[in-house]
Amino acid sequence: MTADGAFETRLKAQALGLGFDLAGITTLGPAETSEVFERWLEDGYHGSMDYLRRGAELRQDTTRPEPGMLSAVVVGLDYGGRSPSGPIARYARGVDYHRVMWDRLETLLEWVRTERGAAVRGRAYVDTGPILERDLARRAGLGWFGKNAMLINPKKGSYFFIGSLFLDLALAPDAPFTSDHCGSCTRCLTSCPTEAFPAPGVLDARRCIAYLTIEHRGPIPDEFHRVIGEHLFGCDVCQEVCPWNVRFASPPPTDGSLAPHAQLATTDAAALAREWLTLDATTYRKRFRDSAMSRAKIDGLQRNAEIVLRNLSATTP
Ligand code: B12
Ligand code: SF4
Ligand code: SF4
Repeated sequence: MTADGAFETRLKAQALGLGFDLAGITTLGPAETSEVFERWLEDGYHGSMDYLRRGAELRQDTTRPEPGMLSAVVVGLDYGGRSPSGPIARYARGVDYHRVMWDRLETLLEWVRTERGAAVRGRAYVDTGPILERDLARRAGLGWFGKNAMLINPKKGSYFFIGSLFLDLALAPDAPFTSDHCGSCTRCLTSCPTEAFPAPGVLDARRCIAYLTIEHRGPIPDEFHRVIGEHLFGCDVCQEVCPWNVRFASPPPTDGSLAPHAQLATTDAAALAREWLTLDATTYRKRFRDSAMSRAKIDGLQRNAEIVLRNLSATTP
């Protein structure tokens, strides 16, 4: 059975109408890549992200986090991969995507309730729940696991967020995405500034600039300072080089909800870094309260700023 039933078709159309760029339906159950995840943890690639280990059992099976849920609508939201490269990773240049996506998924749940009854239970997940979201999204037909570890869609590339609405309804699923479109390409693997891929598709987060500049607390090991270059927050290099983003991906999103803040779309890493070093707790809270960048906290941003300024002064003649 595939998700071509009238209700499933309307449900996905509704999701697209709310501004999502991709939508698919899947049943819940054991994650097909739970062994990959287990091995990743055993190898210590999660670094200090202990929450991933703590929630590991729940992540192995999507029926576990919220008993009674049967299906999920999985959505993708394009965050504008065509914007120029800069010191802030593209995903974080606009307003915090969690809130935008949760609100839309809640609206989608309301629509489901008007169609199927007020008693329908639903739960929205964006990023923070104990879900292997890329596994779930592949299962719902949204894309394949790239060698850069990203979920890539043949029409959208990889610059999109994943979110899901779990429902206690038995829905007809879409076909999972089974093909692989990386072929013999290895551009992401060879371009990573920190050599963070021990194998295709497998990321050692401890070496990844996104981890070091966002998730990691305390000083960044010296060996990474120079290769961090001008990256003040996150990194997009392994996506920038991907042909599915360079050549094939769709035009910029028309949905302006995640439009970059001018200040964060800058290419002037030095000016931004200097400004961050002047922030106190109050101005920091005001500036970053609606931003996914609050994840790094003021200490993390200022630590990154010092490294980037040192790198820039070392390259200035
Ligand atoms: C922890 C985390 C990180 C960590 C670790 C990333 C990683 N690759 O593991 C760090 C901080 C480094 C990170 C960085 C980024 N992240 Co992040 N992150 C997460 C989070 C919270 C959990 C990921 C996780 O479980 N990792 C463990 C590994 C083992 O799982 P995985 O990466 O999902 O890989 C799965 C598949 O690829 C597959 N797989 C992997 N290797 C192999 C190999 C083989 C042979 C096979 C068959 C399968 C396979 O199985 C895995 C388990 O299901 C998810 C949200 C979520 N709840 O899923 C967001 C998420 C993955 N991140 C996201 C984003 C946007 C980013 C960044 C682009 C941000 C940035 N610009 O700085 C970078 C990209 C780095 C990269 N190349 O992956 C998006 C990705 C969207 C997409 N299109 O793929 C997610 C889904 C958040 C969201 N809701 O949109 N992230
Ligand atoms: S995000 Fe940057 S540092 Fe991390 S794996 Fe990709 S290229 Fe390497
Ligand atoms: S750069 Fe090449 S190998 Fe890497 S994800 Fe893109 S297509 Fe796949």
